Amino acid sequence: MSLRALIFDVDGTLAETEEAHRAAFNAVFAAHGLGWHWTVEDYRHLLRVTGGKERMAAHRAALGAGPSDAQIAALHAEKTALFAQFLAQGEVAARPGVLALVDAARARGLALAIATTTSPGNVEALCRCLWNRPAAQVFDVIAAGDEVAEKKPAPDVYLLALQRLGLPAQACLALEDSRNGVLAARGAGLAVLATPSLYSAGEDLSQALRILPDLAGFTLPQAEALVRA
Ligand code: XBP
Ligand code: MG
Repeated sequence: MSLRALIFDVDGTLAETEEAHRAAFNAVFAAHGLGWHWTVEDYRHLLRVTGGKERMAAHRAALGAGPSDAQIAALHAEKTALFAQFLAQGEVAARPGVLALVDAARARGLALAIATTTSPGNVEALCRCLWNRPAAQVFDVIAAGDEVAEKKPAPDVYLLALQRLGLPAQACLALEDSRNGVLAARGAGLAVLATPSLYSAGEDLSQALRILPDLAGFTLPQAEALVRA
């Protein structure tokens, strides 16, 4: 089947956003005197749990004490606002090859979608940062973590993106950076190209059809060949 759409993960795939997420978490923890601080090594481990609220709950479970679910939701809302502020200050750039691939896909009439664990608001903030345009002008479909029952590695968010695209998995290529993301896309029946990021380097991405250091020089004919493989 020929290629009709590209479905992008956000964090780690479009841009190296996780250090901005980590800084936002830590700033909110400090502002509330929580006594939590996530180092790079802590965060590498914690990223196995997708979703910021779920990650905080996992940390609380590991400590055996901490904020209530309602407090976690409130802290996470503050973290989201702070993350958007960081992006508005232009602290994040697109990963190599992302802007060119999106332009090429658009010029060829392919659909463009997002399948992310993070919130629609964070996708909006990132699109304004990378493209200086609203997300809806860059992507035809946005499927986000809180819209589905199970976050990655469950396939739910990819299945939602496919449903909104109105396309079968065989006509789409997923672009991911992490093991959880690759497993989610594979679970939805998608071909996946993985570009490991700062935090996912070293993860087992062997379920991806192809692994590249980044998207620099990656072309639509190569994408087409992957979905036909
Ligand atoms: C990324 C995530 C996200 C971000 C933070 O996963 O797990 O949780 O770290 O986002 P993926 P929120 O790239 O596989 O989608 O705090 O907004 O949840
Ligand atoms: Mg990711």
